[in-house]
Amino acid sequence: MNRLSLAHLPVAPAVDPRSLSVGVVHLGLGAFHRAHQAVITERAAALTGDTRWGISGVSQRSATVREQLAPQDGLYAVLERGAGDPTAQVIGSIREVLTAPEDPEAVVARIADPAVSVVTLTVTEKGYRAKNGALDLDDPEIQADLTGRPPRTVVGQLAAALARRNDPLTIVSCDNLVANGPFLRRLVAEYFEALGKVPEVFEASRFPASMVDRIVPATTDADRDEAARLLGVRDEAVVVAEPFLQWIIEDDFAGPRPAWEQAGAVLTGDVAPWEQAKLRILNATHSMLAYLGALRGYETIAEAVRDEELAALAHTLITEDVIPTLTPPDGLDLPSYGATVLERFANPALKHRTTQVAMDGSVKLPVRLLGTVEDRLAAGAEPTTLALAVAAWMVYAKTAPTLDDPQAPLLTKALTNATTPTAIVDTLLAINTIFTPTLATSTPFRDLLITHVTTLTRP
Ligand code: CS2
Repeated sequence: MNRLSLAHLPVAPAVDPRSLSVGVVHLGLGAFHRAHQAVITERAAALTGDTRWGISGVSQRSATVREQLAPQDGLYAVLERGAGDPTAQVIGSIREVLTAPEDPEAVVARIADPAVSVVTLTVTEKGYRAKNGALDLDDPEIQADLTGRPPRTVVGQLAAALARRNDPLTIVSCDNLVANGPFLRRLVAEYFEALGKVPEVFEASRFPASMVDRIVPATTDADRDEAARLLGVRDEAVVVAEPFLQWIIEDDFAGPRPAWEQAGAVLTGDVAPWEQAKLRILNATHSMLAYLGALRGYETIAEAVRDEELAALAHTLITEDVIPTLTPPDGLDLPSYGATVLERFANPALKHRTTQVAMDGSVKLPVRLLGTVEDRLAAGAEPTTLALAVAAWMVYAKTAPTLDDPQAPLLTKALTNATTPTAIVDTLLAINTIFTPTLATSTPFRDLLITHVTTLTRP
């Protein structure tokens, strides 16, 4: 069977990549970007006819994505799996693929290119290399970048490119972090401080916050076969997604940008209420279902949320522990948002694996669950179900056959001699890169955790 490419094109993309020049650099060319920002960027180009916004996608680790996309002229399909039959849509917004470890200088040069005015990022929580909310200056890769080598870290890439630019840049973080834009700005500022020089262009550059939402599970062989059936050609770069797609962006740009709002994105003055609702409702219940689901032997999130007990717990988490901490964004009814989220999780066609959502718990928990726990404790409330979610992570960390987490060595070492529920809780609560002093010293929180870990480890 032929491979998807401009020569073997079953369905024309809304935009031909050859017609686009590069105006956006995206750091972190994983499946999520290809099913999210790349789709909206393409739609905006198609609707406006503005050809300035082709994407230069940067893979931060391996050459796999380039090897998949290069023979396909940057084309790939989004396989949408909803309630009806799956559909496949070919996307044409990716203009080039760079692999950072192979050619770090090319990445800096591309971001410094005057034709580029926007950088977007999906590098996951750990890609920011932060510790306790600040740039981790002990990180060996950050240290190596600071010595002046062609940078390998995301913060190093941005800083090196900013230092070379005359025009300010807009850098849009699209990761699931609290106040992601301002957070990234702080990290870049700390990097410049460590270097001892802050370029003027940094002050004029912008770091808007943004909230992104679309469930994008890892692509499987079954998905590639399905796409081949629908397209009539092989697509080695296909990505899978649910129909739902949302992007809320703080309207704070230093220069020109794609007309994303024409393609369904919402530009607004304040992203915080959207972001809090999404992280604390969607991502928090996702993590809870991943850990409790994996402990019960479920392979997918859909199976976990179809377990009535787990569905009831997710509902309780949302209504009793989370919603009281939130200010609803304009026009959003939080209880119905919560109900919609659980319906989306139940989509059986997605096959989102519990182990995929469970990974990187040490960096996800603080963002999704622990801020809410602190708010509830401060309000004098008992965060019972939140503590269950945290306890489920603790038991998962203790019992999972492999732990996919940037702090896995530390966690595994700490847990080796912890054999009782109390020891498991105490050893993990003491890790200060995860738990703040307030949480580490909260007796009610510790008591709840011990009770839950006891229940979850009972044979
Ligand atoms: C998930 C998210 O893997 C995870 O941790 O919770 O990737 C989730 O699917 C997205 O944030 C949905 O927008």
